[in-house]
Amino acid sequence: MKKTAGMLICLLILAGLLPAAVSAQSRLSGAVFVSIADQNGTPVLAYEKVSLSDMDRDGALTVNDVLMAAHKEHHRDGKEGFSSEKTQYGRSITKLWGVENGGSYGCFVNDVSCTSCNDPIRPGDHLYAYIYTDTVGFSDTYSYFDRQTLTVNAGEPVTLTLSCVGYDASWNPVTEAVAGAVILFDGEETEFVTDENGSVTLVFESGGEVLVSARTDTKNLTPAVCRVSVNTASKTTMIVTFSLICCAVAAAGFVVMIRRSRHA
Ligand SMILES: [Ca+2]
Repeated sequence: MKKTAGMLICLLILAGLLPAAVSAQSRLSGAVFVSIADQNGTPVLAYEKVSLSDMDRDGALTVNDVLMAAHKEHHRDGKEGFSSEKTQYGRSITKLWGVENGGSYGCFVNDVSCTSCNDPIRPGDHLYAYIYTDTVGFSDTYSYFDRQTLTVNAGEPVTLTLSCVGYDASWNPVTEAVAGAVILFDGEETEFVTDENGSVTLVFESGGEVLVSARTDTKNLTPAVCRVSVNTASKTTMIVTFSLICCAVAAAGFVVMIRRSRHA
């Protein structure tokens, strides 16, 4: 039996089939980051890591696979919280985060609007899907920060820039800075406001995880998301101290090894 398996592997290698099989497997797996905003304009997923695999078994990695996986992993109804079907526009979302509203959903990959759920997706991409809050005037406007994740020290200033994607008279997407937007920390308004270039310099007073978002009265923005991990000075000191101790222990072990090898 072992001989037969060994011969089969040899034959596959000789035929060049094994590398191809491994390559196909790696193309059809990985991880992506997913954000979803609900019908109230609230981020329910913010840059969450989601497994990437060929969930719908069509032989390609697409937006559809990612949304299926995101719901399976994070929605209370699992994969039942999402559905899509073929329409005249390609495969379209028919249910997102448990909400069916007749097809009023938006979807962006790496801040570029999707054409359908069949759009390709690659490991490391950021997919942002949202339910329209305005199903009459469709005023929902996609917005995003220039960073989706940050690690900073408490008290240390950090700058984010907020942009949005609108459309010109010919329905071509147009990106512009969002001025005068109020910054939210975990959904609560702060005193930070974006300038005429969409930029804002933030300072976090205490350590922890903070979800940064933004809103403005002049546009109906989808909530941009940036997950910020704030280190306190004491935490930073502890990490540095721990690292130094590890280095010292490793150096001591190295000296002992050298002495033993000399006496051997
Ligand atoms: Ca697929």
